[in-house]
Amino acid sequence: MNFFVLQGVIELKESHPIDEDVKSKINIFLDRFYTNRIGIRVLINQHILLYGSQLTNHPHHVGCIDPNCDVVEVVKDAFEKAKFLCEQYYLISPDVDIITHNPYEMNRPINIVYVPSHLYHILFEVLKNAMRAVVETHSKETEVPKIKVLICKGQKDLTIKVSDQGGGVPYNKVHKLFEYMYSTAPTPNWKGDGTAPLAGYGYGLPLSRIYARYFKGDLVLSSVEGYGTDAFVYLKVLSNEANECIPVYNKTSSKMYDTHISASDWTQTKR
Ligand code: W6P
Repeated sequence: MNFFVLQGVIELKESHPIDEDVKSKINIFLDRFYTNRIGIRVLINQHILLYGSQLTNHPHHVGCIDPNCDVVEVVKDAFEKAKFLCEQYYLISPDVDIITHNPYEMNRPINIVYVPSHLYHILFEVLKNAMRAVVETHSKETEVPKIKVLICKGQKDLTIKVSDQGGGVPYNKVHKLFEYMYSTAPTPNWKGDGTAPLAGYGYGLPLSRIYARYFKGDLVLSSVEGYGTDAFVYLKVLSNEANECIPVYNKTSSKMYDTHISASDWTQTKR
C-alpha cells in the first residue's frame, strides 16, 4: 500500500492516544483519499492498457475490466494465496467449502463484469481474517473447522458469504475492524523485501470495503460472538448499476467531517 500514509498512521498511533472524534475524522479522510486513489489508478491503467503498445494476455478484457469475471476462480485464487500465508505463519490452515447458487442462469458459471484484481483484493483480505480467527481460536486442536463460502448470483446482487467458526467478534467491536488505526495483530516490521505479513497494519478490511463500494457494492460483517463470523461481499450484477462511486469535493464536503452527535437515549445502539 501507500507507504508514506501507512507510516504516518503508524507513527501517529504510537506517539499518543488519539481522541475518538479525531479518529473518526481520519477515517473519513482516508476512506475518501483511498477511494480517490483507486479511481485515479483505474483511469491510468485503463489509458495505458487501451492506448499503450503493451500486449495483454487477456484479449477479452477491456483495460482492467473483465466482462466475464469468473467469481469462483477469483475466490479459489484468493483462497490459495491466503492459505499459503496462513501455513507459513501457523503451520496449519483451514480448508474451504465453496457452494455456488445461480438460480437465474441454471447450470452456468457465475460471471459478472468486474475488475478481477479488486475482487481478489477483497476476498484475499476477508479470507486471511477468517483463517487467522479460525486457527487462533482452535490453536489447541489438530483439526480446524472449514471456512464456508457461498456465492449466489441474484437478479440485483451477487453475494459472496464467507463464514468462519473463528470465535466471532463482540457486536460493539465489529465497527472497529473498519478503522484504519485499529488492528488486533501487533504492528509488523516493514521489511521492504516484498514479503507480506499475514496481518497487522489494520488496513486490509477498510481498504477492502473501499474497493467493494467503489463499484456500488459493500462489505458487511455479521458476527456471532463465541462462534464465528459471516462476511458478506455484495457486488452489483447489472453493470449499469455498478457505476464508479468517488468522493465529491465541493463547499459542503467538509460537512462529511462533522461528527454525528446522537441523542443519548435508549433508542441509540450504544457501543
Ligand atoms: C473474524 C474477524 C473477521 C474479519 C473479517 C472476516 C472474517 C472475520 N472473522 O473473526
